[in-house]
Amino acid sequence: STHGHSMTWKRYHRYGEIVKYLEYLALRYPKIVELITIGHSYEEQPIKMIKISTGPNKKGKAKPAIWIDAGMHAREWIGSAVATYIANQLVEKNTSYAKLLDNSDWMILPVANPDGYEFSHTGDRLWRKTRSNHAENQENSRFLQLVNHYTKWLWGKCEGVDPNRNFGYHWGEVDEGGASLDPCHETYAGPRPFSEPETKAMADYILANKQNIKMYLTLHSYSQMWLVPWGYTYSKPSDYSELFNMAKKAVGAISKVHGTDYELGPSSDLLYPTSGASDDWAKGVAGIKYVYTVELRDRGTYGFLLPASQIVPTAREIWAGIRTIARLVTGS
Ligand code: ING
Ligand code: ZN
Repeated sequence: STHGHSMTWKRYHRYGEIVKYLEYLALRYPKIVELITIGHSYEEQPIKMIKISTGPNKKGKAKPAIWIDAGMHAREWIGSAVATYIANQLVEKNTSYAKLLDNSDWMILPVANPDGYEFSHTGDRLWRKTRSNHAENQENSRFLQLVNHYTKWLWGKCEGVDPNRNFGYHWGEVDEGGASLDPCHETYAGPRPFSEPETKAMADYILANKQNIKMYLTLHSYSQMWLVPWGYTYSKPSDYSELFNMAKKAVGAISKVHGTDYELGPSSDLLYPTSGASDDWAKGVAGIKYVYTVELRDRGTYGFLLPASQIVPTAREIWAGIRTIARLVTGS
Protein backbone atom coordinates (compact mmCIF):
# COMPACT_ATOMS: atom_id res chain seq x y z
CA SER A 1 0.00 0.00 0.00
CA THR A 2 0.97 3.64 -0.18
CA HIS A 3 1.27 3.69 3.60
CA GLY A 4 4.16 1.23 3.89
CA HIS A 5 2.06 -1.24 5.87
CA SER A 6 -1.03 -3.39 5.34
CA MET A 7 -3.01 -2.76 8.54
CA THR A 8 -6.66 -1.98 7.89
CA TRP A 9 -8.69 -2.86 11.03
CA LYS A 10 -11.18 -4.23 8.48
CA ARG A 11 -9.78 -7.73 8.74
CA TYR A 12 -7.63 -9.69 11.13
CA HIS A 13 -3.94 -9.74 10.31
CA ARG A 14 -1.17 -12.32 10.53
CA TYR A 15 1.69 -11.84 13.00
CA GLY A 16 4.08 -10.80 10.22
CA GLU A 17 1.76 -7.96 9.16
CA ILE A 18 1.37 -6.79 12.76
CA VAL A 19 5.15 -6.74 13.26
CA LYS A 20 5.54 -4.84 9.97
CA TYR A 21 3.10 -2.24 11.28
CA LEU A 22 5.07 -1.82 14.52
CA GLU A 23 8.25 -1.46 12.43
CA TYR A 24 6.50 1.10 10.25
CA LEU A 25 5.48 3.15 13.29
CA ALA A 26 9.03 3.10 14.66
CA LEU A 27 10.47 4.12 11.28
CA ARG A 28 7.91 6.80 10.50
CA TYR A 29 7.73 8.27 14.05
CA PRO A 30 11.24 7.70 15.43
CA LYS A 31 10.94 10.53 17.96
CA ILE A 32 8.06 8.91 19.83
CA VAL A 33 8.11 5.19 18.98
CA GLU A 34 10.66 2.64 20.11
CA LEU A 35 10.45 -0.92 18.76
CA ILE A 36 11.52 -3.46 21.36
CA THR A 37 12.12 -7.19 21.02
CA ILE A 38 11.46 -8.50 24.51
CA GLY A 39 12.43 -12.08 23.69
CA HIS A 40 11.68 -15.01 21.40
CA SER A 41 8.87 -17.54 21.36
CA TYR A 42 9.29 -21.33 21.64
CA GLU A 43 9.36 -21.47 17.83
CA GLU A 44 11.91 -18.65 17.88
CA GLN A 45 9.75 -15.85 16.55
CA PRO A 46 10.71 -12.41 17.88
CA ILE A 47 8.22 -11.06 20.44
CA LYS A 48 7.89 -7.40 19.50
CA MET A 49 6.28 -4.48 21.27
CA ILE A 50 6.42 -0.71 21.04
CA LYS A 51 6.99 1.96 23.61
CA ILE A 52 5.35 5.27 22.84
CA SER A 53 6.87 8.25 24.62
CA THR A 54 7.25 11.91 23.81
CA GLY A 55 10.24 11.97 26.19
CA PRO A 56 10.88 12.53 29.89
CA ASN A 57 8.77 14.99 31.88
CA LYS A 58 9.79 18.56 32.64
CA LYS A 59 11.86 17.41 35.60
CA GLY A 60 13.76 15.02 33.32
CA LYS A 61 12.12 11.95 34.84
CA ALA A 62 10.45 9.06 33.04
CA LYS A 63 6.69 9.52 32.81
CA PRO A 64 4.16 7.16 34.36
CA ALA A 65 3.38 4.39 31.87
CA ILE A 66 0.39 2.30 30.85
CA TRP A 67 1.05 -1.30 29.83
CA ILE A 68 -1.29 -3.07 27.38
CA ASP A 69 -0.81 -6.65 26.21
CA ALA A 70 -3.03 -8.79 24.01
CA GLY A 71 -2.94 -12.03 22.10
CA MET A 72 -1.86 -14.11 25.06
CA HIS A 73 -4.52 -16.58 24.00
CA ALA A 74 -4.07 -17.52 20.36
CA ARG A 75 -7.71 -17.54 19.24
CA GLU A 76 -8.62 -14.17 20.80
CA TRP A 77 -7.82 -12.18 17.67
CA ILE A 78 -9.89 -9.13 18.61
CA GLY A 79 -7.46 -8.25 21.43
CA SER A 80 -4.49 -7.94 19.09
CA ALA A 81 -6.57 -5.88 16.64
CA VAL A 82 -7.63 -3.53 19.45
CA ALA A 83 -4.02 -3.21 20.69
CA THR A 84 -2.77 -2.13 17.24
CA TYR A 85 -5.74 0.25 16.93
CA ILE A 86 -4.69 1.94 20.18
CA ALA A 87 -1.09 2.16 18.93
CA ASN A 88 -2.43 3.73 15.72
CA GLN A 89 -4.44 6.34 17.64
CA LEU A 90 -1.64 7.31 20.00
CA VAL A 91 1.04 7.50 17.30
CA GLU A 92 -0.62 8.51 14.05
CA LYS A 93 -3.00 10.92 15.81
CA ASN A 94 -0.48 12.05 18.43
CA THR A 95 -1.44 15.70 17.98
CA SER A 96 -4.99 14.86 19.15
CA TYR A 97 -3.53 13.15 22.21
CA ALA A 98 -0.81 15.72 22.94
CA LYS A 99 -1.90 16.29 26.53
CA LEU A 100 -2.25 12.60 27.28
CA LEU A 101 1.22 11.96 25.81
CA ASP A 102 2.63 14.89 27.82
CA ASN A 103 1.71 12.97 30.93
CA SER A 104 2.07 9.29 30.06
CA ASP A 105 4.15 6.68 28.25
CA TRP A 106 2.58 3.60 26.65
CA MET A 107 3.92 0.09 26.31
CA ILE A 108 1.94 -2.02 23.86
CA LEU A 109 2.51 -5.71 23.19
CA PRO A 110 -0.13 -6.73 20.59
CA VAL A 111 0.73 -10.44 20.29
CA ALA A 112 2.11 -11.96 23.49
CA ASN A 113 1.88 -15.51 22.09
CA PRO A 114 2.95 -15.33 18.43
CA ASP A 115 3.34 -19.11 17.94
CA GLY A 116 -0.20 -19.76 19.12
CA TYR A 117 -1.53 -16.79 17.15
CA GLU A 118 -0.03 -18.13 13.93
CA PHE A 119 -1.24 -21.67 14.69
CA SER A 120 -4.77 -20.30 15.10
CA HIS A 121 -4.46 -19.04 11.50
CA THR A 122 -2.81 -22.11 9.98
CA GLY A 123 -3.74 -25.13 12.11
CA ASP A 124 -6.56 -24.85 14.62
CA ARG A 125 -8.65 -21.64 14.67
CA LEU A 126 -9.65 -22.28 18.29
CA TRP A 127 -6.13 -22.86 19.65
CA ARG A 128 -5.55 -21.12 23.03
CA LYS A 129 -2.13 -22.10 24.39
CA THR A 130 1.49 -21.61 23.40
CA ARG A 131 3.10 -24.25 21.13
CA SER A 132 5.79 -25.70 23.41
CA ASN A 133 6.15 -29.37 24.18
CA HIS A 134 6.53 -30.37 27.82
CA ALA A 135 4.62 -33.66 27.84
CA GLU A 136 7.60 -35.57 26.41
CA ASN A 137 10.23 -34.41 28.90
CA GLN A 138 8.12 -34.73 32.02
CA GLU A 139 9.15 -37.18 34.71
CA ASN A 140 6.08 -39.27 33.97
CA SER A 141 6.07 -43.02 34.01
CA ARG A 142 6.72 -44.68 30.68
CA PHE A 143 3.08 -45.68 30.77
CA LEU A 144 1.91 -42.05 31.06
CA GLN A 145 4.33 -41.00 28.34
CA LEU A 146 2.85 -43.66 26.09
CA VAL A 147 -0.69 -42.54 26.93
CA ASN A 148 0.29 -38.94 26.31
CA HIS A 149 1.89 -39.87 23.03
CA TYR A 150 -1.28 -41.48 21.73
CA THR A 151 -3.63 -38.86 23.17
CA LYS A 152 -1.58 -36.30 21.35
CA TRP A 153 -1.64 -38.30 18.17
CA LEU A 154 -5.42 -38.67 18.47
CA TRP A 155 -6.33 -35.15 19.63
CA GLY A 156 -3.34 -32.91 18.96
CA LYS A 157 -4.13 -30.97 22.11
CA CYS A 158 -1.19 -31.70 24.38
CA GLU A 159 1.20 -29.14 22.96
CA GLY A 160 1.48 -25.83 24.67
CA VAL A 161 0.84 -24.17 28.00
CA ASP A 162 -1.86 -21.69 28.88
CA PRO A 163 0.23 -18.52 29.24
CA ASN A 164 -2.43 -17.02 31.48
CA ARG A 165 -1.85 -19.81 34.04
CA ASN A 166 1.95 -19.76 33.77
CA PHE A 167 2.78 -16.58 35.72
CA GLY A 168 4.65 -16.95 39.00
CA TYR A 169 2.20 -15.83 41.66
CA HIS A 170 0.27 -18.53 43.53
CA TRP A 171 1.16 -20.62 40.48
CA GLY A 172 -0.40 -24.08 40.32
CA GLU A 173 -2.55 -23.55 43.41
CA VAL A 174 -5.87 -23.88 41.66
CA ASP A 175 -6.01 -27.25 39.94
CA GLU A 176 -9.69 -27.58 39.12
CA GLY A 177 -11.99 -25.88 36.65
CA GLY A 178 -10.00 -22.73 35.94
CA ALA A 179 -6.51 -24.24 35.73
CA SER A 180 -4.97 -27.64 35.19
CA LEU A 181 -1.73 -29.55 35.66
CA ASP A 182 -2.58 -31.90 32.79
CA PRO A 183 -0.53 -31.04 29.67
CA CYS A 184 -3.40 -32.03 27.39
CA HIS A 185 -5.82 -29.61 29.05
CA GLU A 186 -6.68 -26.18 27.63
CA THR A 187 -5.68 -24.45 30.86
CA TYR A 188 -2.43 -26.37 31.49
CA ALA A 189 -0.35 -24.21 33.86
CA GLY A 190 2.95 -25.63 32.59
CA PRO A 191 5.60 -27.72 34.38
CA ARG A 192 6.71 -24.70 36.44
CA PRO A 193 6.05 -20.93 36.61
CA PHE A 194 7.43 -19.07 33.58
CA SER A 195 8.25 -22.31 31.77
CA GLU A 196 7.21 -20.46 28.59
CA PRO A 197 9.69 -18.06 26.96
CA GLU A 198 6.69 -15.84 26.11
CA THR A 199 5.55 -15.30 29.72
CA LYS A 200 9.16 -15.02 30.93
CA ALA A 201 9.98 -12.30 28.37
CA MET A 202 6.89 -10.32 29.33
CA ALA A 203 7.50 -10.61 33.05
CA ASP A 204 11.17 -9.64 32.74
CA TYR A 205 10.32 -6.52 30.76
CA ILE A 206 7.58 -5.51 33.18
CA LEU A 207 9.81 -6.07 36.22
CA ALA A 208 12.57 -3.95 34.65
CA ASN A 209 10.05 -1.12 34.18
CA LYS A 210 7.75 -1.64 37.17
CA GLN A 211 8.57 1.63 38.88
CA ASN A 212 7.07 3.52 35.90
CA ILE A 213 4.08 1.30 35.09
CA LYS A 214 0.99 2.70 36.81
CA MET A 215 -1.59 0.50 35.11
CA TYR A 216 -1.43 -3.04 33.70
CA LEU A 217 -4.09 -4.01 31.14
CA THR A 218 -4.36 -7.38 29.46
CA LEU A 219 -6.88 -7.81 26.63
CA HIS A 220 -8.74 -11.09 26.26
CA SER A 221 -12.05 -12.21 24.80
CA TYR A 222 -14.85 -12.90 24.99
CA SER A 223 -17.74 -11.99 27.37
CA GLN A 224 -17.56 -8.18 27.83
CA MET A 225 -16.18 -8.01 31.33
CA TRP A 226 -13.81 -5.66 33.12
CA LEU A 227 -12.12 -7.95 35.64
CA VAL A 228 -10.52 -6.85 38.90
CA PRO A 229 -8.05 -9.02 40.94
CA TRP A 230 -7.81 -11.47 42.48
CA GLY A 231 -8.25 -14.54 40.33
CA TYR A 232 -6.61 -17.04 42.67
CA THR A 233 -8.84 -16.34 45.65
CA TYR A 234 -12.34 -15.09 46.40
CA SER A 235 -10.89 -12.55 48.84
CA LYS A 236 -10.22 -9.02 47.61
CA PRO A 237 -7.06 -6.89 47.62
CA SER A 238 -7.04 -4.17 50.32
CA ASP A 239 -7.34 -1.41 47.68
CA TYR A 240 -10.16 -3.22 45.84
CA SER A 241 -12.60 -0.29 46.13
CA GLU A 242 -10.10 2.08 44.44
CA LEU A 243 -9.59 -0.39 41.62
CA PHE A 244 -13.33 -0.97 41.34
CA ASN A 245 -14.18 2.75 41.25
CA MET A 246 -11.55 3.41 38.57
CA ALA A 247 -12.88 0.50 36.51
CA LYS A 248 -16.43 1.90 36.86
CA LYS A 249 -15.27 5.02 35.03
CA ALA A 250 -13.82 2.91 32.22
CA VAL A 251 -17.02 0.89 31.90
CA GLY A 252 -19.06 4.12 31.89
CA ALA A 253 -16.93 5.60 29.09
CA ILE A 254 -17.24 2.35 27.10
CA SER A 255 -21.03 2.32 27.26
CA LYS A 256 -21.22 5.94 26.08
CA VAL A 257 -19.69 5.06 22.69
CA HIS A 258 -22.15 2.47 21.33
CA GLY A 259 -24.10 1.44 24.43
CA THR A 260 -22.07 -1.74 24.93
CA ASP A 261 -22.32 -3.08 28.47
CA TYR A 262 -19.30 -4.46 30.29
CA GLU A 263 -19.82 -6.37 33.51
CA LEU A 264 -17.50 -5.36 36.34
CA GLY A 265 -16.12 -7.47 39.18
CA PRO A 266 -13.46 -9.91 40.39
CA SER A 267 -12.51 -12.66 37.93
CA SER A 268 -12.87 -15.32 40.64
CA ASP A 269 -16.54 -14.29 41.06
CA LEU A 270 -17.59 -13.47 37.50
CA LEU A 271 -15.77 -16.38 35.86
CA TYR A 272 -13.95 -18.98 37.94
CA PRO A 273 -11.01 -19.05 40.38
CA THR A 274 -7.68 -19.58 38.61
CA SER A 275 -4.04 -19.22 39.54
CA GLY A 276 -1.03 -18.11 37.53
CA ALA A 277 -2.87 -15.41 35.56
CA SER A 278 -0.88 -12.35 34.50
CA ASP A 279 -3.08 -9.81 36.29
CA ASP A 280 -2.57 -11.39 39.72
CA TRP A 281 1.19 -11.50 39.07
CA ALA A 282 1.28 -7.86 37.91
CA LYS A 283 -0.34 -6.78 41.16
CA GLY A 284 1.06 -9.35 43.59
CA VAL A 285 4.67 -9.48 42.37
CA ALA A 286 5.35 -6.46 40.13
CA GLY A 287 3.39 -4.32 42.59
CA ILE A 288 1.43 -2.39 39.96
CA LYS A 289 -1.63 -0.83 41.56
CA TYR A 290 -4.22 -0.67 38.78
CA VAL A 291 -4.40 -4.10 37.19
CA TYR A 292 -7.23 -5.33 34.97
CA THR A 293 -8.10 -8.14 32.59
CA VAL A 294 -10.52 -6.91 29.95
CA GLU A 295 -12.72 -9.46 28.21
CA LEU A 296 -13.71 -7.84 24.91
CA ARG A 297 -16.75 -8.46 22.68
CA ASP A 298 -19.01 -10.24 22.33
CA ARG A 299 -21.22 -12.13 24.81
CA GLY A 300 -21.22 -15.37 22.85
CA THR A 301 -23.10 -14.78 19.61
CA TYR A 302 -19.84 -15.16 17.70
CA GLY A 303 -17.54 -15.68 20.68
CA PHE A 304 -13.92 -16.08 19.60
CA LEU A 305 -15.01 -15.83 15.94
CA LEU A 306 -15.96 -12.18 16.22
CA PRO A 307 -16.56 -10.78 12.69
CA ALA A 308 -13.91 -8.34 11.50
CA SER A 309 -16.65 -5.73 11.02
CA GLN A 310 -16.70 -5.45 14.84
CA ILE A 311 -12.98 -4.59 15.15
CA VAL A 312 -13.42 -0.83 14.83
CA PRO A 313 -16.50 -0.50 17.08
CA THR A 314 -14.88 -2.71 19.72
CA ALA A 315 -11.63 -0.77 19.52
CA ARG A 316 -13.37 2.62 19.66
CA GLU A 317 -15.30 1.81 22.82
CA ILE A 318 -12.34 0.18 24.59
CA TRP A 319 -10.02 3.04 23.68
CA ALA A 320 -12.56 5.45 25.19
CA GLY A 321 -12.55 3.43 28.41
CA ILE A 322 -8.79 3.07 28.57
CA ARG A 323 -7.89 6.66 27.82
CA THR A 324 -10.43 7.92 30.36
CA ILE A 325 -8.80 6.08 33.21
CA ALA A 326 -5.25 6.49 31.86
CA ARG A 327 -5.72 10.22 32.36
CA LEU A 328 -6.78 9.67 35.97
CA VAL A 329 -4.10 7.10 36.78
CA THR A 330 -1.27 9.20 35.33
CA GLY A 331 -2.64 12.57 36.44
CA SER A 332 -3.04 13.91 32.89
N1 ING B 1 -10.45 -15.48 30.03
C1 ING B 1 -9.49 -15.35 31.10
C2 ING B 1 -8.73 -16.65 31.28
O1 ING B 1 -7.52 -16.57 31.31
C3 ING B 1 -9.39 -14.73 33.51
C4 ING B 1 -10.21 -14.96 32.32
C5 ING B 1 -8.47 -13.72 33.55
C6 ING B 1 -9.54 -15.52 34.60
C7 ING B 1 -7.71 -13.51 34.67
C8 ING B 1 -8.81 -15.31 35.73
C9 ING B 1 -7.89 -14.31 35.75
O2 ING B 1 -9.33 -17.71 31.40
C10 ING B 1 -10.14 -15.76 28.78
N2 ING B 1 -11.14 -15.65 27.87
O3 ING B 1 -9.05 -16.08 28.45
ZN1 ZN C 1 -7.92 -15.19 27.01
